[in-house]
Amino acid sequence: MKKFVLALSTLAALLTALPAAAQFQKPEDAIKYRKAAFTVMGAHFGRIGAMVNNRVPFDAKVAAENAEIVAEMAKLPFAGFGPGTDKGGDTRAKPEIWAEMDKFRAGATKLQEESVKLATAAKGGNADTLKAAFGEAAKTCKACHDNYRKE
Ligand code: ASC
Repeated sequence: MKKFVLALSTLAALLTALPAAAQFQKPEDAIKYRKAAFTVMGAHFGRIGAMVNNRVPFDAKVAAENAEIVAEMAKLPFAGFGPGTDKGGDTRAKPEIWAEMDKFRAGATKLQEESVKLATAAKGGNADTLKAAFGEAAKTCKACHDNYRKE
């Protein structure tokens, strides 16, 4: 009985120590999750894009709300790129992501930093400052798409 209790507590400790990467049951779930996060982020980024490209009138409040969402969403998708999630679902992610994970992570960090700058710029309420910050953030999207996303 003592041994059994010991085994149980060891098992419990091991389970608690599992890395965050094990948060999805199967690769398909991770792939769905990261795509959903990118979709939501892209929708809100696009609303700011419509403003800075003069397709809709500039509205500082709306820009700030959308930029906040982008900055929050930018934190999420990269948890869905764990080991073994290169296949097993409907994905355009290139295998290079897993071969160059440090570089990929650096790109993710850059996106997150530029998204925070975008939110700060949006709060400032100046259309030109927002446009500049949007351009820098969009570069981080594009760099990763060029390197790591299939057409
Ligand atoms: C967007 C959007 C992207 C980026 C990218 C920048 O508005 O949805 O993925 O900008 O096109 O080049």
